[in-house]
Amino acid sequence: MSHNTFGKNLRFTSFGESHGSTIGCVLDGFPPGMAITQEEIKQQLIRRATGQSRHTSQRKEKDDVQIVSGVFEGVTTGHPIALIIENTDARSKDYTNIAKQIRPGHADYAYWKKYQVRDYRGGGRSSARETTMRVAAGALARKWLHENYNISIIAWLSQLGNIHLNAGDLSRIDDSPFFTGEIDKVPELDKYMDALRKSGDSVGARISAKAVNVPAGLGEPVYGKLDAELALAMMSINATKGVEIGAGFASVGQNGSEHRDEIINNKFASNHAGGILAGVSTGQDITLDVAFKPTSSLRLPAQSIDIDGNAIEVVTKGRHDPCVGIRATPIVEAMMALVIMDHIMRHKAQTQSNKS
Ligand code: EPS
Repeated sequence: MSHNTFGKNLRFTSFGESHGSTIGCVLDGFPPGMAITQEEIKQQLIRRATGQSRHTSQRKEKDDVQIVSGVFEGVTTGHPIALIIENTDARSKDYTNIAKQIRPGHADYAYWKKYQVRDYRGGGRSSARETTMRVAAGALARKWLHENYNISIIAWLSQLGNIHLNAGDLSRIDDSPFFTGEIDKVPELDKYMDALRKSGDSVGARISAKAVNVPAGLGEPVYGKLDAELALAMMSINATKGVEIGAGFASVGQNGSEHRDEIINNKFASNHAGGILAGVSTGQDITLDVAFKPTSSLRLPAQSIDIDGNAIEVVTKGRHDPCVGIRATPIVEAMMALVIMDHIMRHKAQTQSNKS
């Protein structure tokens, strides 16, 4: 069974491969009446795109999104919104040498075991190219959340390899390729990434995110808890290896007296819960962290096998991100927006409530 759709009342489906002619998505259930332009969607796509700095893949895709349906005279109609982007800079010959080879740590092995059919060009469906569509659809969700609930969603780089970063000034995350609010640290990050790229190796990253002004009451216990669906959404992003909600794994070392968020004068005094109790939003900021593994396509030789099981040494050439986690920041924001919007629509449908 294949599964390329998520969301219940706001349903997102994506299609396409890294080196296919086109990638696209359908966003069904989106409310009518919101103004949206291709340029607004593109503004978000540029934040995620390759080739924007020397620290990411140099594949140069224009990511010119086309709204194919669901928008008439600049306004959403309530019908399925279809978005497409043509792939214009795929270089499939980069992959000729590894057409039958398994890259350690890559989807190659698992996809081959499962499907026994291999689209080796740019990783096929397993490529991060698919995430363009999440960001495109997320642009609509973010706008709707902001216009209707004043909700804003922001993610930032909080760890690159062993370099830890504070949130800093989050209004500045788009001022560098690193999505960091700690602008003073950018030269150190530049230096680190330059050395990494030269070495041919890759590194992981932690992205932190928060959603502000989310109303209380979102989430569907017990199998559609808000935190469960956020975790699922985050784990569906390429290269994700971990998700924490609020204090996350640090809760293990906390005492209950420390972890519980006291309510003083009708206000929470802390937010270890990450804005979600028992799977339902509390009205506090929703906070989460996502761990991204190091990219597995490396030019450093590694021992592996080919698809016939023969021992080989594999070397990957081409235009790969030395840290795929950096470009994941807008993807985390988009997935958060899509999940929260879906839950607002579900909450309203069940409780017949107006707004919250
Ligand atoms: C990717 C490899 C590179 C990246 C690509 C993801 O593509 P290619 O090998 O075709 O040059 O550029 O990411 C994108 C194209 C994108 O838009 O994110 C991979 O192996 O996943």
